[in-house]
Amino acid sequence: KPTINNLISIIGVPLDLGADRRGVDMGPSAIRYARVREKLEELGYEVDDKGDIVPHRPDSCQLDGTKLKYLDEIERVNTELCRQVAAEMGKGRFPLVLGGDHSIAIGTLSGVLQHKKKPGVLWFDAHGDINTAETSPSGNIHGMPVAVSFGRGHDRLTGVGGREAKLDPQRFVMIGVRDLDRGEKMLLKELGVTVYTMHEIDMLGMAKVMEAAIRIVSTDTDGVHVSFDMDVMDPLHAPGVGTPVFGGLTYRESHLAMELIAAADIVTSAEFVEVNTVLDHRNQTAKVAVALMGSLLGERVL
Ligand code: EXY
Ligand code: MN
Ligand code: MN
Ligand code: MN
Repeated sequence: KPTINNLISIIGVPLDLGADRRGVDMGPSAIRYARVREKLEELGYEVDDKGDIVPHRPDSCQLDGTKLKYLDEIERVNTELCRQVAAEMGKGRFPLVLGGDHSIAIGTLSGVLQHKKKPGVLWFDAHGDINTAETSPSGNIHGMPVAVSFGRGHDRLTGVGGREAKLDPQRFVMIGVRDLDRGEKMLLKELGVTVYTMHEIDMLGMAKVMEAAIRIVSTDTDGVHVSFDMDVMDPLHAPGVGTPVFGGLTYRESHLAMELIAAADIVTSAEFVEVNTVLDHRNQTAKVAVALMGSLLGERVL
């Protein structure tokens, strides 16, 4: 099983076009301001901050006959992110991607797939992010990266990193979900994705849910990616997100999940997304994100 070495590469992606809402573009700055590098160095990692992949901001939303907003620029940024994630993993380094809206998972996951044939994914989110152009109520691409990573969705998005490099839904687990569109429910069932909604977390507790989730993503896989959307947390604990949904994870539930992943020693890449500084209070959500990264990467109280 993969034990990560002590080399971490930070890649910032200040993209907000996938959310069609300003504020998440400052996520990487907010997370750096919350001392992510210092936290990782304290834990004994050698950190290389690659800086940001800077998106261009179109004057207006160009739809070009598609429902998908800002498709061109989102494709471009994700293609570059895919290249950088693949390059860092090629050097034996652990990519830690800072968002930005969740559409960047398209690039992160395709980068991972250049190196791993069958990675498992732990997707923490209030949402399913498994819409396609046909099912999306908004046209916002941050609601689509899971579908894209399974090869469903617009050609220009499923083409990032190559059409063959796609995830197996059997090795994909969602945790903390509480807001799904109709079409998302149908596709999740059709593909057989394991979804631990807030209901299962309430019923079983986070420890049991993570035990089951970790078993799934570490069975017959060659690595595990953690995609953490800050809106999986309750807005009381993470107010700085663009699409908050009540009834989310507590501070401790979130940490426990990260601690159990760290104890299982399975994670090979990660991303933290959807920190919206405009809606945050005194950078609280970015600070929480950094604390969670610490737990995911092995920080212990004692
Ligand atoms: N399901 C809604 C949509 O597709 O527009 C909302 C998606 C929000 C996605 C956030 C980032 O996780
Ligand atoms: Mn998301
Ligand atoms: Mn979300
Ligand atoms: Mn307030």
